[in-house]
Amino acid sequence: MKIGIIGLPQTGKTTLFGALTRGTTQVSQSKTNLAAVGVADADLDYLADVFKPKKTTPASVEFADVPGIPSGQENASRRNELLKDAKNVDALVEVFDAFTQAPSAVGLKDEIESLELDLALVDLEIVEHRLERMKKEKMTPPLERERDLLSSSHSCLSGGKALRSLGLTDEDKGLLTSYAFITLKPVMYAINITMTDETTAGNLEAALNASVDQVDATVMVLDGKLEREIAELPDIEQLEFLQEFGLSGSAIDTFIGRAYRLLKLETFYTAGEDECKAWVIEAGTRARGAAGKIHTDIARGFIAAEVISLDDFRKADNSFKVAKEKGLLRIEGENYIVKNKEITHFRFNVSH
Ligand SMILES: Nc1nc2c(ncn2[C@@H]2O[C@H](COP(=O)(O)OP(=O)(O)OP(=O)(O)O)[C@@H](O)[C@H]2O)c(=O)[nH]1
Ligand SMILES: [Mg+2]
Repeated sequence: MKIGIIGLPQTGKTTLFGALTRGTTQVSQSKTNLAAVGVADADLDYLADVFKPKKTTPASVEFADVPGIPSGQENASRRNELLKDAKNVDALVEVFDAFTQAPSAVGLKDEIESLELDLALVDLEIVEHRLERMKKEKMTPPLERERDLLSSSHSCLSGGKALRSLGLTDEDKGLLTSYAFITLKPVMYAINITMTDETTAGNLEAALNASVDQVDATVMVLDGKLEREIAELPDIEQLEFLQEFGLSGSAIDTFIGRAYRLLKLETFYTAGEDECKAWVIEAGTRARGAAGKIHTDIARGFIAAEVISLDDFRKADNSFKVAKEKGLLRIEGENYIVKNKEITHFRFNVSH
């Protein structure tokens, strides 16, 4: 799963990327920076406490920090060029500068709409091109369906609105996958402020969340520069630093958690003395598909999944043996839809 960080030049994208990676990745100012970031997870910490494994592996999400994309019609080709790096991502973080001037919800809403308009033009060009070509093609029912979808996309984009605002069904989105439309991707608007106090930041976030289109979109207000500074401190000093600023915690874990939800991602765990690991799946994934995350052989030779919720595991004194005795360890088949935060072990046979 990959998230692209985009926005106008000098809005604090690379600073935010530095905070996400805790400054561990060498960054370039002119090229797209890439890094995988572990997702903080108290439940995984809990399992690690129980099993004391040799290795604990959190779920991870990849971030791509794209250089600033200039606005305006005259910069269309440069924008298209830079946005190529944002084509293959699953979601976007759009960063806005709210630190050089005192932020206002109204002004920021305009800025968000203006960036969405620039991006809508990029998608519009693709739609127009395709509709034009379709005129010469022989229509079949699936092609007609695609053309209808592209026509409604055309009206949406001509009005300067992002495609995600159409609220398409998963099936329709599936028909449009190959176009990799940028405005169809779920988005988090990251408002980069200079932190004064959490109440003011919270109010701004609530005002913006109430005014932006809510389909596959969310707003987060944070101070990228401050987060970057916090991220570089040893854990113990981070607390002191936060207290000094009157802050209750770092915003980065919240940020990653929200990105995770935006992508409709869920977690299942494998847990034992060798390793405790959080695995990323899309909501609705079935047991065989989840097994495939671990290894294709496990999916191929799938026999059954042994499943237990974290709550039941706690009730069973943190023991699989006790869980089995109490009948809390369930055996599920390949079509079982894995639920968020279950511990799941797969039985499989490779010679199958
Ligand atoms: N005061 C303040 N300055 C910031 C903040 N975030 C970034 N900056 C400053 O803004 C400048 C640009 O930061 P970058 O993170 O490089 O911005 P960018 O969006 O990656 O820039 P481009 O990649 O060139 O588009 C730097 O001088 C940062 O120190 C912030 O939250 N507050
Ligand atoms: Mg940058």
